[in-house]
Amino acid sequence: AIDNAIPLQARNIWNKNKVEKFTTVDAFEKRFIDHVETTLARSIYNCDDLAAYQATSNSVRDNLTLDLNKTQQRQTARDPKRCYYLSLEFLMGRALDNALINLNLNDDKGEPSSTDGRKLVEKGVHDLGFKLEDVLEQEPDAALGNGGLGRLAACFVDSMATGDYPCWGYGLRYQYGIFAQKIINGYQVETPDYWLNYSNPWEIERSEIQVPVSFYGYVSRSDSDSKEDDRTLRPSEWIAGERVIAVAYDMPIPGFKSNTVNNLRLWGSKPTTEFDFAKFNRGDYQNSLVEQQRAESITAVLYPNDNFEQGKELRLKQQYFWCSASLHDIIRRFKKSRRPWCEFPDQVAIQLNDTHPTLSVVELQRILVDLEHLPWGEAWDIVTKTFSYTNHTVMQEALEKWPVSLFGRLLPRHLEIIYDINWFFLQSVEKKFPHDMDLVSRVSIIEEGKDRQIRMAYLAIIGSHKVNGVAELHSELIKTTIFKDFAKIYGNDKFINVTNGITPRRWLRQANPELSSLISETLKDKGDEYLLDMSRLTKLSKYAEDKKFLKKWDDVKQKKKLQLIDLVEKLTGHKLVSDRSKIHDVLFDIQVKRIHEYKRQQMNIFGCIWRYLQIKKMLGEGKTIEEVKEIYPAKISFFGGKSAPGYYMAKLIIKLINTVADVINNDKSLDDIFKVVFIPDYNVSKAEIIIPASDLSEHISTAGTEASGTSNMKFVMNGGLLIGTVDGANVEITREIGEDNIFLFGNLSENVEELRFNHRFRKTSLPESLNEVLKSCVGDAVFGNNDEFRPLVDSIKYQGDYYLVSDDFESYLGAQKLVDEIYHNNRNEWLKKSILSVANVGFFSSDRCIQEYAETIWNIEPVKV
Ligand code: F58
Repeated sequence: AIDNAIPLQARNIWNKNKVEKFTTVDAFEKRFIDHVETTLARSIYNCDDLAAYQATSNSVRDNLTLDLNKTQQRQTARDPKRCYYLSLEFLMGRALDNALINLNLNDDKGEPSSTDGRKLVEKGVHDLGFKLEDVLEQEPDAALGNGGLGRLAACFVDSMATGDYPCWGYGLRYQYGIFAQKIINGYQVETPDYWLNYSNPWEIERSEIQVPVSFYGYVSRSDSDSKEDDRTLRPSEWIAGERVIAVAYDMPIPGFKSNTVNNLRLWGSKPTTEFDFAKFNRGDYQNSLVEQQRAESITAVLYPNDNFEQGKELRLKQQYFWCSASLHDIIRRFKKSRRPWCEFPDQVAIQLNDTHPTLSVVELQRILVDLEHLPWGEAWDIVTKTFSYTNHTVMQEALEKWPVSLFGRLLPRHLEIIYDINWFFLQSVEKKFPHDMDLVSRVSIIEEGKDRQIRMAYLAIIGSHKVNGVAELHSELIKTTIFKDFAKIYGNDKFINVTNGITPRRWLRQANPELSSLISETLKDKGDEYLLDMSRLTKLSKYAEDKKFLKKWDDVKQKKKLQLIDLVEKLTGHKLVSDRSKIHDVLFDIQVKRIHEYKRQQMNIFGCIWRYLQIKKMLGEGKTIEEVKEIYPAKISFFGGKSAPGYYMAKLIIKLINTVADVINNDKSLDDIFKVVFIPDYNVSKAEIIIPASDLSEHISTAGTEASGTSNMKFVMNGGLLIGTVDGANVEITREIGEDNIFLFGNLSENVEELRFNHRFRKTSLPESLNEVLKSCVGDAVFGNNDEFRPLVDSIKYQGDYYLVSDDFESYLGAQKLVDEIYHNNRNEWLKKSILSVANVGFFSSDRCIQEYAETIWNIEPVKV
């Protein structure tokens, strides 16, 4: 029908001039040169690596855009149910290499091409005088996230496209991503990450897609004499006090071996063209503009907290801006098919990534009641069938709450609607549990007190049909602790588990091409089908004792370790190893993740101190370095991660790590048998180098605090072994790979409460080992540094040791001892564990995870060519 509206002549011209994807080296080179000379307005004479990166990216983007358009046309024509993934964070990292791996040279019918897109571009770039490696290095990370939650969203959009699911991501286009971390004198210093400095070839600015968003103002009700408790049955009008514009920026998300290219839509804010004439007429031209310009600050910067909610007004503004723009866009698309409102939940599923997008629940109710004039009950039925909510933490300080006063000023009509949602909900609870008034007050969305607060998690649960945790243990914990009352009210069907996953394209194929090709060669899988069907990896098991294969497996690991050494030496300017040929004997022990007390980097560094003190003791007793090595074989402990800028204890932990590193690395008597390194500015592209290089990685959170963890999965996928607590996804990793292949230690989550209680009443004494370590960190001891670390030491010794370092320390040292023994005395045993881990890691592909969401929560199906 649309086609017929276009005049024949025009249609013929369009058909004759169809833009084609490049599918040959020649065609790529032509595109490249085209972009250098026109898009970049440069020439052969000033085409440097940066220009080559931009020209390559633009060329590849052209291919993606053509498939993006086709995918959207296909989806519009079939009009299936779609899912929208709302996340304030998408920690994408670099796009080019990923786009090359996913580059789809298939024809329109989806017939597979035998050409490897990445190789084709590599050749083209090489012909033009560049090295693909150097070109890839030019790209800044899209670091629009803090840590696990944001990276999960990035893995999810990859799997949605790969599985041909009709899904879009919605987020914000921050101009500044997570800050860049500098280490100066051992301290973290934050510097701005202006990632858009050289324009961004991966985004398509949709300047035609503009959505006005309102804030502040007041609510007007025409029928002023209506009864108070009647008000929800009638629509109200919100007279806004401030308006800004949301502009859409689209990032194409290609699937692997698929024609599907999905869309990630990020909103940027800009001023309206409305104008304050009152001010202007007063001759106050300057000021009438200044206020307008403030609009841009809404999407200027990502809040840099991980597992902590700060409660700033601008943050709430970001949230509403994004929720309102996204919902408007979703509804506009729904309205195209002219269906009745009751079919909305049959066409639309919206996933709330944590509570940050919970305002969209309220916004949809407002649109349906105030603007579309649906009765409250009908509207609410649509809302709850549409939304579902993922929880990522049980920690109190990370649960989002907003002061009623602040909220009511920014969003007066939304506050009323929340009161009404709460009123109806509490009524239903009272009806179901007539004699439990305590329950009714406990589950209220409004937390009473001297400053009343809105509990966003409760609102998200009440507004959703499914609530999920991100690993089995975590999903159990939310049902029995923070959301216990809701589990009782709603019964067992509403609370489910979907264990997290990661994309093997980025975390195996892209990060570790060496291991990838060893796998495809061994499995005789030329087309890398195992990256789609990870159960094929189980076939690796039969090589776990094959000497030749062990050697190849080990060679890959050593190669990746040297690449990490190169990175660290480049970043720090210090030589880390003097003899690269001995790297095989050095165990790489890695802990990279956000710095947080609950993740217990402090326990790891205390373990390093313990090792150092023991080595020194042995040397002091006259033992030779060879004798020492029998017990403490060569090892490098790597740390990396950012602290929230306002998190004092986490920053102190970073300083302690660097202080310890300084002493140990400069102690000549150690003869290189132990080193400690802090890798500055940990991010996605560094993770791609760090993770494949690990022999052992640390996932040692206090039991019950890490909801899932996802880097644990990445390390296992790269043949690293884990040392960890019985926490988060470690539990299921152990089940999948076998308990012989992981070093578990420490107390269980069910004992945490009692252990904490014991600390409060001074019933616990610290183990001697830890006492010795802590002594070395205060006063003028080796790591004392003018008593700088006293607060850290005191938090454990005298302030209740909330994260139970003292309860797990000995058990941790025990596990580390076992690690040393196996790595150094029985390397084949170690390699066998490594191979068996990879063989059984398949469950943790985000493809499996997205399929579970699609089938059990969203009720959507793939749309294939
Ligand atoms: C993380 N949460 C969990 N939150 O800590 C981790 O266990 C889990 O694997 C991951 O989510 C994915 O499910 C997390 O990263 C945040 O960073 C929020 C950012 C915004 C403020 C509140 C914390």
